[in-house]
Amino acid sequence: MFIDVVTVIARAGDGGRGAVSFRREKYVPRGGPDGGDGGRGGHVYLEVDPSLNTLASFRRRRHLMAGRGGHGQGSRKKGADGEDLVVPVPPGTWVWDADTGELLADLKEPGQRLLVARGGRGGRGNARFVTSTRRAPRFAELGEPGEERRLRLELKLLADVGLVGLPNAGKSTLLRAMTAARPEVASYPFTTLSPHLGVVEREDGRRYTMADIPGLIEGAHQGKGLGHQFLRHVERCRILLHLVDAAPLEGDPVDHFVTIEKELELYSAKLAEKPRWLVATKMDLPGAREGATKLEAKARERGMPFFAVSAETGEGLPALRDALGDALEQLPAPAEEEAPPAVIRLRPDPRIIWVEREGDAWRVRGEWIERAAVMTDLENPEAVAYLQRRLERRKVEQHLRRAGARNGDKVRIGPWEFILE
Ligand SMILES: Nc1nc2c(ncn2[C@@H]2O[C@H](COP(=O)(O)OP(=O)(O)OP(=O)(O)O)[C@@H](O)[C@H]2O)c(=O)[nH]1
Ligand SMILES: [Mg+2]
Repeated sequence: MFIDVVTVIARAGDGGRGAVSFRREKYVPRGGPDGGDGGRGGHVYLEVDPSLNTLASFRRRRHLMAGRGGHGQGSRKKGADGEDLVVPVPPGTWVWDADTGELLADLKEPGQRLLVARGGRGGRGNARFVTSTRRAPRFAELGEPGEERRLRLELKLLADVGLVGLPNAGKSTLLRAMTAARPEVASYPFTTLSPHLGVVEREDGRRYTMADIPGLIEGAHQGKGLGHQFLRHVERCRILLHLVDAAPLEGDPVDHFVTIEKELELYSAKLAEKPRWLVATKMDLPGAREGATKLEAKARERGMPFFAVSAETGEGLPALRDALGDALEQLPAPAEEEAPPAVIRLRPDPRIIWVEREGDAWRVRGEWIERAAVMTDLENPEAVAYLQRRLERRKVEQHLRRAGARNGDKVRIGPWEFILE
């Protein structure tokens, strides 16, 4: 099992500002208010795209930003809504809120969409604040800031094919030759320290995944080397390719083959029963034919399919690629990993208001009240007066007094700070 994990920041667009504007007409010095509303900020969505199978694209793209809403204009012209951002993710992506640890969704159905950051509301223009007693409001609302959320995306990858073998057998090189994955390759033993996964694509576009498991050594089943950890990965593969260097610098290829087979069998019965193919590698090297002939006889003896390849010249690779693809289609689909039950957080009624102590100040909480505050232009006395009336209507002062606030105390709502009087 391979887990691809990335942390990204989803930032929805801010809402546009409402306009303060008055109608201009011939012979009318000052017409009625006609400031339009700001546009809504763009939302950020994740959407399942079945053609993807890794989270690799997020390594270069950590910030997912939607467009901001346009500002309102005169003649009641509404600002344009910000552009939504729809980000494709592979099926099987688990989406966590990175700050609360809450599992937001297990995205699996093609086309399934999840709203991860909500765009800010557009501010209302002054035309919307006209009442019988307030004929010419000279204020409008600011746009609401877009939501920002840190997300942890997690994709469990199943390798259809696992490559095993001694260090230096040519596993990483074969993975490079057959997929776009770029594991380390070097001519000293044990270069690969963590498993790598690549996607093999057949000519007709059908795909499967292949993983490079770092070299196993004698005693791996007892935890020698890093063997134990690696064998755990191997357990979830559907077919194992056992790679053997057909022209090793030291020793005999058949002995190498037997050593690793024994390790696999000793590790677990599950592994011992896994379909296993023998692949002789480095067929371009002198002496490889001879080694391959001996290996082929061994494979026949054990009833294992046999292939001889060279990652260097490409010999045998198309045949291996297609034979694996065909065999995988015959095998039953692997069991799917169930997502843990979602933790559902109760969202309080947006109108509820409560007061919390915050250092030497009081903080007024609640979705509605915080939004009203952040959308108020504090530079504009009329807008402040309007907010104050709204706070009165919601009995904010009573809430504060009941919590113990006194005159002269600092009070915070959203980003603003006031003194209670
Ligand atoms: N001539 C030739 N050399 C190869 C071929 N495949 C791999 N090699 C060489 O063999 C050496 C080991 O290859 P790797 O792919 O790193 O072997 P590995 O099995 O991944 O090794 P570990 O990660 O250490 O377990 C490198 O020097 C490769 O260049 C091949 O087809 N032909
Ligand atoms: Mg390697």
